[in-house]
Amino acid sequence: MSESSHYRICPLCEACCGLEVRVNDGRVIGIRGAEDDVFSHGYICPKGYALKDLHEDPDRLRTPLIRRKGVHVEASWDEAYAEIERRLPPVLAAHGRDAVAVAVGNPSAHKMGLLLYFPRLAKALGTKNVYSASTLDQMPKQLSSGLMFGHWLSIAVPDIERSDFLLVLGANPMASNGSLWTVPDFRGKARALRARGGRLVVIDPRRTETAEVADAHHFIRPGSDVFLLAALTQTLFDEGLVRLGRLAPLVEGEEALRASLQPFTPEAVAARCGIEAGVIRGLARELAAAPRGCVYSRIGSCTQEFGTLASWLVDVLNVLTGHLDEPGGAMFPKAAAFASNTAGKPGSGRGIVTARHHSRVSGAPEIFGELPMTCLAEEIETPGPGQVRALISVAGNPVLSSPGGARLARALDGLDFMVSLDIYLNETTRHADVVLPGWSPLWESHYDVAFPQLSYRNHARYSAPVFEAPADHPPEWQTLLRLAAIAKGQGAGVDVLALDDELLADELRKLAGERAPQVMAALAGRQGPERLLDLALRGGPHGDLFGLKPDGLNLDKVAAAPGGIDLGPLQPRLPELLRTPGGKVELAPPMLLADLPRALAALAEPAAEIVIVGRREVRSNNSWMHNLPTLAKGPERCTLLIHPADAAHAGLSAGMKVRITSGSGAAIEAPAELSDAMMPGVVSLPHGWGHDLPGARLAVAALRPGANLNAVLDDRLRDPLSGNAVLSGVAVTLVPA
Ligand SMILES: Nc1nc2c(c(=O)[nH]1)N[C@H]1C(S)=C(S)[C@@H](COP(=O)(O)OP(=O)(O)OC[C@H]3O[C@@H](n4cnc5c(=O)[nH]c(N)nc54)[C@H](O)[C@@H]3O)O[C@H]1N2
Ligand SMILES: Nc1nc2c(c(=O)[nH]1)N[C@H]1C(S)=C(S)[C@@H](COP(=O)(O)OP(=O)(O)OC[C@H]3O[C@@H](n4cnc5c(=O)[nH]c(N)nc54)[C@H](O)[C@@H]3O)O[C@H]1N2
Ligand code: SF4
Ligand SMILES: [Mo]
Repeated sequence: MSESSHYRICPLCEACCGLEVRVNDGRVIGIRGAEDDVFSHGYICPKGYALKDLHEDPDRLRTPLIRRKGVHVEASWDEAYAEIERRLPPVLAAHGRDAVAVAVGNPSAHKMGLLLYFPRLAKALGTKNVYSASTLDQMPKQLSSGLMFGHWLSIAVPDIERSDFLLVLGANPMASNGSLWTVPDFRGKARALRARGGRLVVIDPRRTETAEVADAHHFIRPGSDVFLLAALTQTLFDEGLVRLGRLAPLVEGEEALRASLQPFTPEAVAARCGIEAGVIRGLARELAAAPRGCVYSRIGSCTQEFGTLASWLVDVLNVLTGHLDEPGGAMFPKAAAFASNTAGKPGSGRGIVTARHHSRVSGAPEIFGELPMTCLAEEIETPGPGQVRALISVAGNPVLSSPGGARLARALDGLDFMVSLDIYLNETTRHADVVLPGWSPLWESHYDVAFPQLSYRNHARYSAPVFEAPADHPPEWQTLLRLAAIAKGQGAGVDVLALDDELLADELRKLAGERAPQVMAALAGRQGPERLLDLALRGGPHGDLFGLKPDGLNLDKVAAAPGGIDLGPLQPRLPELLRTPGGKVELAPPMLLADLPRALAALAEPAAEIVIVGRREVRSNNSWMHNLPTLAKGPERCTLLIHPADAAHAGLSAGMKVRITSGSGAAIEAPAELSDAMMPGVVSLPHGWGHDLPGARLAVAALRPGANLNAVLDDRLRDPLSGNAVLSGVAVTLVPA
């Protein structure tokens, strides 16, 4: 057989790099960055190469598994669905819709089939118990963006290619390759920024890989971003540095904001942040003076007790310094497909609604249709009406990725029934009665549904499958539809293609009214996610509008363009993007102002002696890429970084096993790695490790299991506004193990 070369957009992280996969005789013989990709221009990281390992991993599930007498045994698809049909509908019948929970994890954001069809499953179930990785991650940013701009997904990203000043908090794009900011080759773009005289400043309790390539780095006490950001804002007001520019007539709430932030002076917050007042004032002045620049924050500032306030203040700073929606500042991408903020009437809307219901046990408010992931265990454990008795997990591993994982693992064992759709038998799916296998990424076509809405540049890119999937292994969207059919009482034997037609026809009737049959006909010849993609592209802001705009985009055109289609640099989108009821940028949403007194009270609390934070490393990805040999080799990665002075104080030396205990009483052990890159009083351990639990099938990962950071984090600690878990700045004690 001859050699062939295939374009494949990498589905592993938010950078969405275009790759070139070389194949010979049905095997991958090489993977490199696709030079002609209009967006990533040949960039690749070590995980991109590892797609080969993932495709070939003998532990990657090829058939369904059914748990019989505690052991997972291979089963046919018919047997698996028979088991689901025998056990799931009775739970719904006896205990109601809310008795079945769904939990969906991170990879679903990177898969067309999962992202577009998971909502169909959730809707069919009709349950309030919807959980996702969003409440371990970005929900604070979605809430603050929703309150300010009117839509949950109207998130501004740095226009780095035209920026001269970038202030980065709680993000390490050199390792993570960016998040809520799709920016392949951050290193190259940061280098270019500095080469044209721009400045990169990093605020992080660790001198990270990103800090290493920056002009300045300041340590910050974990959890205190809200105070730093409030003081930066207060300084702008105090020193008369506010400059709204073009946005002046579009901004609401400046006076209320000024009044509420008065107590947060640089002097008042300096000790809590560990940053001198003079440095804070200097940063505020630098941001205000920068002709083109912005503030960007991510996981470290989001996953804390005041994550929503911190996320909000980042955008507030960008507005007040005239950097929001301006070239070189923080701008709103305009995705070619699936962008909810290009639908509907431009300039105003209904805004967002929260708290339509509450979690049963903790009373946590619903946010964007979800309840906090850290509420799932208690909802399973606590008897009474509405108790969760069955779970469908999709592409998630909360036993490792959510605080209180050990408790969740025990709770999962108490369920009447659990189904997982996943590619591995791992720490979470080992609890499932039935595991349905997902697809290898190389079997799938790909278009990023979510990330063009967060990209440094507008673009549309599609990649076709590299290999044909085995005929007897259904794609994940069909698996989700079949589960939806079972939930609706239609049975597992349903014709999924007919069901897909029906659901789409329903949607089109609402969307296109009289034109619906015409649109449906125009989409003929495609199925499933690809059909939805064609619909979204054609009806989107760059679309051909089904013939009304012949020059516009459709899937055929995007698929035919090698390396995708570049749609140019980001353009100003205000006021068109706004969907707030008043048609304004809301600087002072009442829900957020009402949370400031809680922050002020916390400012007075004494700081813990040692706190723990997380970190990411290029050759790892959350909890699930530790089974791939090319990534797993090399030095031990799950180490506790600790400042030498703290190590000496705790009687620890390099390489020594440390016992890490938290207030919740849980303990884990990891080797100490002494490093003056850590802020004194702060230690760092990556999350997603702990592959030593019985019943999982991860041969490579089990060789060096590492410790589960989330075992010592407390599942009761949440940002009350967004329900997001607190993953940063949790107090721990350290002793030699
Ligand atoms: N302490 C601490 N905890 C954290 C974080 C932190 O910074 N610190 N980060 C949080 C963040 S940001 C996130 S997003 C979450 C992530 O946590 P999760 O959402 O749980 O995601 P992963 O850990 O990536 O696990 C992904 C699961 O999906 C499966 N999978 C992979 N590819 C596919 C596929 O194509 N199809 C299917 N069906 N399954 C697939 C994997 O086998 C695995 O079971 O972790 C959070 N947890
Ligand atoms: N290689 C790799 N890439 C990934 C992932 C991965 O696991 N591995 N995960 C993906 C996912 S799901 C996500 S959400 C993104 C996340 O992408 P990023 O947000 O860039 O994530 P991190 O690299 O964890 O960087 C968070 C930084 O916050 C710092 N930090 C901790 N606490 C605080 C604090 O209180 N204040 C401040 N200012 N900083 C703090 C940490 O020291 C760390 O350097 O990465 C994605 N990309
Ligand atoms: S940075 Fe690496 S993992 Fe992320 S998309 Fe690019 S190649 Fe894939
Ligand atoms: Mo994430």
